[in-house]
Amino acid sequence: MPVATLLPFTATPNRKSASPTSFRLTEKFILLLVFSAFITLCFGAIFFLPDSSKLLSGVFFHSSAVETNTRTGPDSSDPGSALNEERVLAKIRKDHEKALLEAKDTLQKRPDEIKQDIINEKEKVAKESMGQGGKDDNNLPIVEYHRPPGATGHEPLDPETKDRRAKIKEMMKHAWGNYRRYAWGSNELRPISKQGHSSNLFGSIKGATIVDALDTLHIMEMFEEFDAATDWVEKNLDFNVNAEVSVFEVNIRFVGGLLSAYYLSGKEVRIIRKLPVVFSHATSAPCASVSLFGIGRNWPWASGGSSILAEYGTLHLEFMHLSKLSGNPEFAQKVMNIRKVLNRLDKPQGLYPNYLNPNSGQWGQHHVSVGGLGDSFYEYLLKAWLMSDKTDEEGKRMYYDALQAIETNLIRKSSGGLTYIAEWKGGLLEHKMGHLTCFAGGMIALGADGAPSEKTGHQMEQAAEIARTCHESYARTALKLGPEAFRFDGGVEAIATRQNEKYFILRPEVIETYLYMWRFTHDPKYREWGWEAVQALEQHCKVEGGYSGVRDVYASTPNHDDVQQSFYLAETLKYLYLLFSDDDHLPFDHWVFNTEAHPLPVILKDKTDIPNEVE
Ligand code: DMJ
Repeated sequence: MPVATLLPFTATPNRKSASPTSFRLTEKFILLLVFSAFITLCFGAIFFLPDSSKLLSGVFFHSSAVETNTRTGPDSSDPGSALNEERVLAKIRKDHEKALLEAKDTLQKRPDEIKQDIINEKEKVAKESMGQGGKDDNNLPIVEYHRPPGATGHEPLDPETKDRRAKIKEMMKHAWGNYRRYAWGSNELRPISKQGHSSNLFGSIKGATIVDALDTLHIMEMFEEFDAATDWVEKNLDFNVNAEVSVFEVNIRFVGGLLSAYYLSGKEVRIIRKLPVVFSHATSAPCASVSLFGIGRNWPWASGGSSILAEYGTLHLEFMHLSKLSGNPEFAQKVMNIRKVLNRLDKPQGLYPNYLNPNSGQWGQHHVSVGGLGDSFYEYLLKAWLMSDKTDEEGKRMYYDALQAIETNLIRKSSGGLTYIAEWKGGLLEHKMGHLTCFAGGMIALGADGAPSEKTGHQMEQAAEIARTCHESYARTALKLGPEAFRFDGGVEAIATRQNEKYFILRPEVIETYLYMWRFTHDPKYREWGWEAVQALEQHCKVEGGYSGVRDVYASTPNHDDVQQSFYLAETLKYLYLLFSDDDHLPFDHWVFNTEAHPLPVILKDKTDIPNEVE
């Protein structure tokens, strides 16, 4: 397998209290990059397979143009391109067939044979990464660590806000302390049965809560805990597992979490100095990885094995930073290519269906949602533009066009005056809004400023109305916590009517929207609403062994689901803490939060660098 090579450099220690323990992420970064390559292969295959040749023209074959030509689209005027494209297509076909055969071969092997193959592959990668003579290749520039502005905060002056912020930190201590006590190294904690919990999202990768919580620990200045967590990462985090994982989840939680921890702390993270060449065969690969992760595939339940919009559309922020840190532009190019293909497809009413058939390159079922399956695709269009210091015009245009189509086709007002975002199924509206969809209030507020000036005010109003609706979905329950989905039909408004939509699993989206609304309006009601949620969490979700989701928010006493989700520490508590912090802690003009609330710095356009705190 081609090689991803990362060599270490020691960043300037920025925090005096940091332990000297090395946070050696060299291997983690190698594996991250290889994993990222796999992600790209998996989703990239959609766009590079021969079946998709119509889509390909001007996308892959001009991939070098992607880097330089993102605003205008690729140049298709090259007279020799048709012939070249034919040749490349033929090669892709051949390589693709070869890769499929290899994949079949792998499937026939016994687990211990596969394991041995992985070990051999790793050794090969390690050797190749040292270069011909076994020496480091110092040709690439070292990316120096600069701490971006606002990485650390300070206590708010207002005593009530200060106390509330301290309370959130106490909640984090309870959640983290119990995870550490009862589930250390597992993905998540079962707070009632006081043991580890693992969902199949992560395959046999371990430590989701640790990686997801790293940046929250740092932000809350829980440095002893942060050091313990980074120490665990250094010694135990292992992506060398031959099991299926959710590419989306691993990208947003693990890749995002590690990147964020690095940018916040600069803690001796080894960084990339040699060109990873993992993509040299990307053009030929099907949805498969040749070493670490076995064969990629889509979820069988997803519209005939389709790829999912929010999954292949939620790689951009992390991959731009992988390119930045590794010096390898291919990560960025590949995600740009995914987006370009989407940009070219015909869209029903301008909407993006949640399913895309990877073989035909055509949409699957016409189901559109700003909640599950679609959500973070829209979020990443906007945030890619913001994170690029507003140079990524394509992301910007696609975001505002998509938002317009959403407004026209999906956003509705109930007879009681509540604005909601419905789901669209083949042209018919389902008047239901998911808890997940509530993040859209924050997203629309974040994008309002960049919209054409006549739309800014309208978008802010829309964001405020969505925040109000989501608050109502909490207020209309017995436990004052929001259901998984709520409806606007059959005589109800903002209420869950189906038993399987009444649960609350410590999700962050409503609080996320309160934070954005607070930052942009300073209307005190958002802090009050956040505080209401804190009280409900304390009353109904807090148990001796941590925090638990509940099965029915309309029942007068909570029936706990016995899971403390990792995103409770990564997102819910972080957004709450920032809601009660001053705006200069992780300011939105210098930091962009990935969809798991991991802050990543804006990449400044004229410096090709991250902004520096001391500037
Ligand atoms: C998180 O893992 C991420 O926010 C993701 O985008 C979808 N939602 C969950 C938490 O609800």
